[in-house]
Amino acid sequence: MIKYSKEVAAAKSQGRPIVALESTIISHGLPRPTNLEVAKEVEEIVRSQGATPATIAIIDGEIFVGLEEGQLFRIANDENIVKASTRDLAMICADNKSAATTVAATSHIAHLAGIDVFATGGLGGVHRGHVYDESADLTELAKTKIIIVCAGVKSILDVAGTLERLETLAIPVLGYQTNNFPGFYLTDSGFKIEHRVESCEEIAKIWGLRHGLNTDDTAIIVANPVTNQMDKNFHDQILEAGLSDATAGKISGKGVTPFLLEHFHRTSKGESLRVNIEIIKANSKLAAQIACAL
Ligand code: PSU
Ligand code: MN
Repeated sequence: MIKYSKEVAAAKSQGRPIVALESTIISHGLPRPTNLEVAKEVEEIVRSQGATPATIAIIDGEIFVGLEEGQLFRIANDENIVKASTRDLAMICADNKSAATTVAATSHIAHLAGIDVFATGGLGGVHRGHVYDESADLTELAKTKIIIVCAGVKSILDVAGTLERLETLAIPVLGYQTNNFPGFYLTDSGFKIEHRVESCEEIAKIWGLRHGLNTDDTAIIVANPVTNQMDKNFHDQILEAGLSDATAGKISGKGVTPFLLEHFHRTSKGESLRVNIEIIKANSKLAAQIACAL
């Protein structure tokens, strides 16, 4: 059911390290034309570390692991690309539609394709003030064996609530060279991480030990803090305005996250975009290094 790009097919047959990359960040997370530029740069970063990038998406009803240039262009520019979570996959394929995949859907497909490492920006999680708005990223990561590198969860979320859910779902969180849980646009969310790792080799060792202990049903989150964060006060002001606009505009369901990210990019005059790009690049680099260590 899965189609591979030439590059990913070659890497698979030779057993070389592969890094999965999501596509919702391209279609719904970053503005045009920066989205396509970043998508290409991120793939190049993965290659520069000795791994093969596999951007995942659905094109005309077919699941692709690794996109050719024209397909990447479509994900970045076609207005009809929808945002697909795991539950949407079968219907999108049945209708021969095209879709970008979220962290949840990308993890699911990457695991099916035998890929162990995945890089994204920030995970989805529990939304502020909405008891039942919790990203399907969490429930998918609770049942999918993959190492996901991220800059924590998006700061638009209820970070404390999300960390509690991660604990309940038995999804381990490793701080990469940090004891502080990163806050996506911010280096530190204000919450601590119990388990700190210093190297990719340490992550690879943990990955192996989990199997013997039969605690390997879930994903492992590797939290990699951004180096040059947004100004905290500026960030908090923008967030407050964005949350009240979302409430006033009755934004719901899968629209909430893209709405808030777009609000940030528009009102921060490029500052949140700069940070978001730095996050994705740094996470892709680290993910490639982990894939090589495995
Ligand atoms: N990280 C980013 N930008 C994004 C996302 C993550 O830096 O746009 C996307 C991912 O695809 C993630 C989704 O799965 O946001 C979460 O959406 P929701 O809250 O609707 O589950
Ligand atoms: Mn939601």
